[in-house]
Amino acid sequence: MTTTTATSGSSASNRRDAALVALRAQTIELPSWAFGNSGTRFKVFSTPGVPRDPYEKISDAAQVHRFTGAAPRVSLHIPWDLVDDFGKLAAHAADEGVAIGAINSNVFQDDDYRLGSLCNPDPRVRAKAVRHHLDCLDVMRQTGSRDLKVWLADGLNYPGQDDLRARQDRLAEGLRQIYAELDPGMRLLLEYKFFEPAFYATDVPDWGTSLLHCLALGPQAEVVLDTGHHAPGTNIEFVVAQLLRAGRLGAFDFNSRFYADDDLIVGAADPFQLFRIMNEIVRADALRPDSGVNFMLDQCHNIEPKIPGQIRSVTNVQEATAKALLVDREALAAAQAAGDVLGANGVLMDAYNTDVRPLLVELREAQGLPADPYAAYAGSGYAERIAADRVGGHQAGWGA
Ligand code: AOS
Ligand code: ZN
Ligand code: ZN
Repeated sequence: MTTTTATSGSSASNRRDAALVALRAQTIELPSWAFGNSGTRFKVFSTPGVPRDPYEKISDAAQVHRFTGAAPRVSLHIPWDLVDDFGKLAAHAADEGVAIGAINSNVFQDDDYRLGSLCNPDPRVRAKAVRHHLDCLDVMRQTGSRDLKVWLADGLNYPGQDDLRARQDRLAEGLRQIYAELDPGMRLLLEYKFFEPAFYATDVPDWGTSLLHCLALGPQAEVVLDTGHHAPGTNIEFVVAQLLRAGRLGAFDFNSRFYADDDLIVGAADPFQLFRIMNEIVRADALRPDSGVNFMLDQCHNIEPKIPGQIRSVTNVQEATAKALLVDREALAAAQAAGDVLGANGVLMDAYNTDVRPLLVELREAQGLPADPYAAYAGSGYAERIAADRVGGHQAGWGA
C-alpha cells in the first residue's frame, strides 16, 4: 500500500487548509426525537432530565450546538412536537442559538392508517393523509422551514393483500396533491425504507422508487437516504453517487445499523462506510451548505445519555468528513487512470487511516469552541441541572 500520498508534499498542507475551511461550513441537523425517551417494544427506559415538551427538546439540542458549533438546526416531528404557537417555538430556538429545520410528517400512528396512508385503499384515509401534510406545510410557514420530510409506513404484510400497482398510482396522486401546495423554495423530501413496519412489501422500499416519484413530481422533490434503511451489504455510497448524479439527493438521515433499522449513533457500527459515503459527497462537491444536501441525524438513544449521544454523532460525522476531505484527489485520479488497482485503493486508505482528531481540535479552537465537546458538556453541569429541574419527561414520540 502506498503511504506517501495523504501526508507528503505541499499539496498535503493545501488539502489540510481546504479541509478546515470546508469543515467550518459543515452543518448537521439534529432530530427532536433523539432527546426524548425511546426504546424497543420490550422496554422504554427513562432518562433523568428528559424533556417534557418541544421547548425543552430544542434547549437540549442547542447544547449540542453550543459545544460542537456544527449543529445549528433541529428537525421537528408533527404531531410529536405539536405546540399552540410555532412562531413562539421558532423564537425560542433562535434565543437558544439554533433554528428549526425539516418538518417530519407522521401518517402512521392513527388507527385509520392500519392499511396505509397515501396508498390506503380508502379514499377518505388518503385524503386525511394529504391534509396532514398540508398542515405540515403550514407549520413550515410559521417556522421558516424549507424541507417537508415524508416517510410512509405504508406497505403490505401478505401477498395479495392489496394491489401493488394501484398503490403506486394512489401514492403518485397523493404526493402530487401535496407537491402542488409547496411554496417556492420549499422541498418535499421522500424517504425510502426496504422493510418495516410492513414485512412483505413496502410502498417506497428503495431509492429507485423514491427517485421515480420525485422525478414525476418536479424539481422541488428530492430523495432522503436513511443509512439504516437498506438490506445488509447494500453499497450505500453507490446510491449516494447515483442520486447526486441525478441532482436528487435532498438529505441524509444518518444513523448506524447492525441488523435492522437500529437507529444507533452514526459512525458507531461502520465508520469506514461513513467515510466512503462522505467521500462520494466530497467527490461531487456536495458538502457545501448551498449544495442542497441536508445532513440530518435520525437516531434514538435508548440506553445511553441523549445529549452526549448526539455530540458523539456530530463528531463522528466530522471525523468521517475530515478524512474524506484529505483524500489526495489528484493521486487518486492518476492511479485510477493508470489502472493501478492497489495504488488507488492505497490513496483512499491513506486518508481513511489518518488520525484527524488533531485537525478537528484545531478547527474547534479556531472557532473558540472546546477542543473536546464531549468532555466540555460533561463538565458543564447541564445534565445535573435538567435532572434536578425536570420531572416527568416523556417518550420521544408520543410525549409532546
Ligand atoms: C422511519 O423508519 C424513518 O427513519 C423516519 O425518518 C422516521 O420519521 C423517523 O425515524 C422518526 O420516527
Ligand atoms: Zn429516517
Ligand atoms: Zn428509520
